[in-house]
Amino acid sequence: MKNNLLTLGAGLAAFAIVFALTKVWKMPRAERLDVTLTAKQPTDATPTATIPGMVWIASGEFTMGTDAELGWPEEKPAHRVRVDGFWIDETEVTNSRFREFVEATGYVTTAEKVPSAEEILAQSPPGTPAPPKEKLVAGSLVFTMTDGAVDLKDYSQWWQWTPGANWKHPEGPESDLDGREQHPVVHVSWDDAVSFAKWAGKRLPTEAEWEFAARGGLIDQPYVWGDEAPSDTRVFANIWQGEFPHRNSQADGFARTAPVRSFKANGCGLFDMAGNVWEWCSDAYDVGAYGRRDGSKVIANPQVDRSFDPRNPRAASRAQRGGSFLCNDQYCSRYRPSARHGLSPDTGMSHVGFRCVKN
Ligand SMILES: [Ca+2]
Repeated sequence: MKNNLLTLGAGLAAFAIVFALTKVWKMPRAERLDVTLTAKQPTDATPTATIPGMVWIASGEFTMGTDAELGWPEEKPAHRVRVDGFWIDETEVTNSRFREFVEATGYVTTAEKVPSAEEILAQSPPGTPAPPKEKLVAGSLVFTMTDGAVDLKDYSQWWQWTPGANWKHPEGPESDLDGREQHPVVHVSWDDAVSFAKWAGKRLPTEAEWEFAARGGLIDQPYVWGDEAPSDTRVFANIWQGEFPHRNSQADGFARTAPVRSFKANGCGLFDMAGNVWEWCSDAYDVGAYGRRDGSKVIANPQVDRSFDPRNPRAASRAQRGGSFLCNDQYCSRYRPSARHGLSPDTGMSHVGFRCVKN
């Protein structure tokens, strides 16, 4: 969380190391945490009513994850999954919509609260010294472009802990939401997203629901738009063009978030299922979850209920999907529908948002 974000400041060197380890991570089966497979009755009936701003995704089967070379270890192996029908927001939750929630409820987001030293230490590596009082301020991590090429394993080069950064001030106290009403809300923690969803009578999607919807009816395609790799001249989503993190050509027109609906919808009529902002899912984040699934069966409505993220082993991380405006092929290519990511549930960042689903 932002606690953890402060923690990040102290533990960034370790972070870089575990990031590298992620690529080769293999955990003994016995030490891995269980995956809960929840079998529900299929809900095939297409609703006769409509819900404004939402799309009905009929139940169906698909191949979750990938065995492709482009995929990261946590996306493998590919396996067959069935999900029941559900409604999903056409777009990421916007600043305008999030403001309605805050005005109706008086909700205060995680990034607006002053963290305690205890909260920070609870997620810090053992032996981490208590942060000085002057460091205990409300804030969040903001992406900051570097002056030149840097070690891509060292997140601290481009993530700046920024006091006063929150959903209303995406780049810090000097920034605001003028002209960004239709941009996705950012700096929202998983806790914030869940609170919004409850208020809206919705919930966060499972990873399986999210990926099924993101694929938009395409079969085994690497991207939500098909198989064509994006480039400076072939723009499909708000990602990063150029050299990360020091030169952004903005071939897609946006250095940071873009208004929702700026790019073509996928086959299900959903916008920004690739890029723009990472989207929280309901699942705990476990990098090894797929390795324990029974690939000989079609798995119904899988959901991960315990986390393991070697980059952040002390946090009960939650899953995120879709990649963000910071993703490019050179760095992570995680704007692909099978790509997965995790973050501590009490952390928001300047490239993290969400959308909701409804039964
Ligand atoms: Ca962009």
